[in-house]
Amino acid sequence: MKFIKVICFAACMFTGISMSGCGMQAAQNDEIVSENILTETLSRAKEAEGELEVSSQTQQDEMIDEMDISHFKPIRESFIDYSFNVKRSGNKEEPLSFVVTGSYDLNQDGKDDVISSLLQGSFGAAEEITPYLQVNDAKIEFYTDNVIDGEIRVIDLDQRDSFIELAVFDEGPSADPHYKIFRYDGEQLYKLGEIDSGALISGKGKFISNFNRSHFEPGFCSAWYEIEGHEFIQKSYDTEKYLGKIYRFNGGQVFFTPMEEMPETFLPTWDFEKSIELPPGDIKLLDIYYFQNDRTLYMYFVELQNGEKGMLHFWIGD
Ligand SMILES: [Ca+2]
Ligand SMILES: [Ca+2]
Repeated sequence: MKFIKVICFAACMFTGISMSGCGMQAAQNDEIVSENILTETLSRAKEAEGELEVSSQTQQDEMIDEMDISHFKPIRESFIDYSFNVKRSGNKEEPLSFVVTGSYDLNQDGKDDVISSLLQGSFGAAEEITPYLQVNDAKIEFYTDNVIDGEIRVIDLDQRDSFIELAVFDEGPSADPHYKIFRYDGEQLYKLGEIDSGALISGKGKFISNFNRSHFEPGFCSAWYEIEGHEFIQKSYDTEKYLGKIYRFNGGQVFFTPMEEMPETFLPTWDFEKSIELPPGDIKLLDIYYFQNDRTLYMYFVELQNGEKGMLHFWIGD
């Protein structure tokens, strides 16, 4: 719009000055002056256009920057400093249930919201309770697998909106620790979804699950989650640009299958007798293997420091 305005202004100036010239010489001079104005104005408009190009490039850079894993923080370091009252029934090793109470302004309207929850402890199956979370008059029932200490946290997943979320910790069915995330909008309570306890969060509505994070340094991700409506949606992130580069592996238990080429199909095996302890060192990442519609990041075609190529994969739990 700015561009069009300056052109119109230049055209008016050009016409206006030409028409007002008295003698031939004066008219010519005027034309030279007005041509200069036109040229200058056009060049300014072009500069402005250039600025637009630069600004769209900046937006792209910001997007790349935004997914830079080093800008994300572990979820456990992102909680707001607030403690709920937790009352346990049963003993510490064999908890039956937890009653959790507190208040916090979750929808940022200046009024504290009354929060209460009943959670079934990991030894509380016989008690026949239905776990729930209640904020003011809004109540939601949900399923838990293995609640060990009644931990509920306050977290701001997206600093740009006026919601503060609640995170209920659950050890999961077989060592799959995660937080169930709830949002209160002033009227209703929603379960947005679950975030594994090893996830990284941006504070701007995005989080990266541990299952979509690389095993090397510098780290990268194959997908992230963000809130759409009232749920977490996974977004795929292109990892092509990370191929052909050298990464640092900090050492650990891995599965390595020597091969010269990235296989068409690969089935990871979990025979721990065949796992090896790979010492710390550099790894050249040649390719990444994904199953269809699955962005879990754990199967890499690599070249090791000794020049040996093969599929390197990691244990991701059962
Ligand atoms: Ca409130
Ligand atoms: Ca927020």
